[in-house]
Amino acid sequence: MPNPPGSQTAPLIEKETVRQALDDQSPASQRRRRFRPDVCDVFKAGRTGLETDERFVFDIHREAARKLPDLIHARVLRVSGGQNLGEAHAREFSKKRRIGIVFSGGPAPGGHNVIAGLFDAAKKANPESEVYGFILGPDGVMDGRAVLLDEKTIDAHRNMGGFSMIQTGRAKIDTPEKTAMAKKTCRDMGLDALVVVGGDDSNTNAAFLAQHMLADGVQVIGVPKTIDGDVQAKDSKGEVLCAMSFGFHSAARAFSESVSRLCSDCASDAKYWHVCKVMGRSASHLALETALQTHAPITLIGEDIAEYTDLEREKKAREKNAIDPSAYGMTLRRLSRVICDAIVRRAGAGKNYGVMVIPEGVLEFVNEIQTFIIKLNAIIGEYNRVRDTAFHDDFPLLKDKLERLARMARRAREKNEPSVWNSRDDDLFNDLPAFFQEGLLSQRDSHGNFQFSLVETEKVIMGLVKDYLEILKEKGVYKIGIERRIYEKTLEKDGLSPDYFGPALFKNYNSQDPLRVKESIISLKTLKSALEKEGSLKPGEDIPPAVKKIYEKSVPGFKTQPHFYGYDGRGADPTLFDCVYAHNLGLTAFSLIANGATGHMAAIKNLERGFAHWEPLGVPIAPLMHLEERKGKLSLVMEKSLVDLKSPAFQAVKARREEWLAARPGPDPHRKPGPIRLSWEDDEDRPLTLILNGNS
Ligand code: FBP
Repeated sequence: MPNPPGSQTAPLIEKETVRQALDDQSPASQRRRRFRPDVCDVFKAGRTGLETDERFVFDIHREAARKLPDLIHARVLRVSGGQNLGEAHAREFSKKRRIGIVFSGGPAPGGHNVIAGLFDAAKKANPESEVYGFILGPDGVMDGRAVLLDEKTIDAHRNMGGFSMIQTGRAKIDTPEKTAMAKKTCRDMGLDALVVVGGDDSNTNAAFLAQHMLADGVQVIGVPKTIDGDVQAKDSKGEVLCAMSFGFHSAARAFSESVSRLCSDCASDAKYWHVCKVMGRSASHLALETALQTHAPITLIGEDIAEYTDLEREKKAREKNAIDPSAYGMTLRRLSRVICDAIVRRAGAGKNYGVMVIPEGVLEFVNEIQTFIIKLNAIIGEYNRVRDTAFHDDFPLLKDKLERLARMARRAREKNEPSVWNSRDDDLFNDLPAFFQEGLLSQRDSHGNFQFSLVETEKVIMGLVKDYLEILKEKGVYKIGIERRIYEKTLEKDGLSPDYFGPALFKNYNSQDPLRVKESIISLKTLKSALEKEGSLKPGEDIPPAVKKIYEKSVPGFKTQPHFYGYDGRGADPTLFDCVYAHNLGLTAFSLIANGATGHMAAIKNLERGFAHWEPLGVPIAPLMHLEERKGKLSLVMEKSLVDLKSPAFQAVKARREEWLAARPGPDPHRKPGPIRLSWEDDEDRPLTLILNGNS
């Protein structure tokens, strides 16, 4: 509204305090943008060179050697000082370059710093060099959609989360036609190099592009990105070259902050189990780091579950001098039993609440589900491979898909032929709830990967957990432990003697633990007969209200709150570790380009030992490849790293599992990591997983 004529008051909206309050850039964001990450010493001097590092060796896969003949023998390259490398090197290093950069796959905090690092290094080497950002991922490369990046755009995104500067996509440049399109773009734009910032599949893609564009003189460099933490690199002797992708720490910290808040909340109102599914696709690295950051009462680790052994079955078989194969490996039923056991034990200590962290890919480690995923990948992959139409377009509804599977099983039975889908598969699959069938049959991503984030993993597991808890409740096993003080006060208030009723009511009346109502007492009727049997109640006498109250307190309700931590953490602003790491990866990518490398992934060695020990490297991608199932077929891909059960980080979580479950009276040992900050003072300088693994 305009000011009345003659008014001295500025319109509200123009007042400085109001303007500041409404500014899109919060003070925290402004500080982030101004922040300049530390750089490794080798980048401080100016020019860099590369030295072949002969310490590292690889076992080469025959298929990789066949498909990537010009890259397969590449060695690890260490970034070194380049000031004394002579005139020719100086000219080559500082020549004007055109470099393209593309994000591939899901966002990961720190991506903007990779671009900033690349941009800073390119401009420092030659202010006339140009850096182009391809829009919306690999599609941008194929379609030739790119923007020239300038200082202002870069500065607006320094240390900020997301990939919004140039966006990302999941397209894959995986056919001769698509490769030809990418090559044409690079040629038309006159690119000297392309930097692919992505996960295992995207780095695989980068290596193939490097091979295909070798003759055109376009270098291709990969950068290890993914919140999942499964892009790592080791040589064949197990020497770690890249301990972690960027983005992992920030996502884990974001998830952990939320999980830790739930730990506070549930310990306060003592009524819910918070079921937190955390992203990470197959690998459980994020769940492991969340456990370390929060000490949540229960954290499942998929890789650990796969190794599950039913000790009782194993023992029984051993007594008969036999082996029982069914004792090994996890089934859905067993998984629910393991969780219920933990819930029941906490309840026995009076804690019918808690926080449970479930990795989104946990079901891949459960025997029967793993089999379904592999079989369905093969069926869908084969269908799409031989037809012009796609499986999901031809069978849009669940009932259509089920009918298709049933037909396959029927045909195999009638013709008595082996089939990837048989009647047993069909019967087992039809026992699963419809929402889960739908999840297992959902569209695979462009790389043929099963999309765990689309499956309601926690719903499947918690459905079984709830059912089994009901059974345990019926059996009188699932009960809430009662604090002795509360029991005594409640009875004394009504003038009753606690010692008179205690032995009849509780199975552990003489212990110092929380009091546990006897298993045989599962209703008011059974309570009455137990009291009568012990002589605490005369036949026909009513149960005293105080005793009834105590019994009712011991009867658990199982109330859950589901949470999914994924996209929110992926979009978090990077931790200081990720800011510095990603920026140095950008600088490393430029060093690799300026020194003529191709088919390498920029990496920093010694991440697990802290910044002072960091060593920027180029890791050859081709020797890291092996054959893996994709779209139902074996494909050559860079190997994904799962949680190593021998690693100190996992061993630490395992050793503390009992303590963190806290199935005993007293406060939970819950840890609060706090919000992501841009200061080393109140933040760890690297993921706890790395701190622990660096201490091996
Ligand atoms: P990237 O491997 O591409 O980095 O993506 C990882 C991830 O965040 C997984 O944790 C998750 O399962 C998946 O992406 C979700 O995919 P989408 O973004 O397609 O929903």
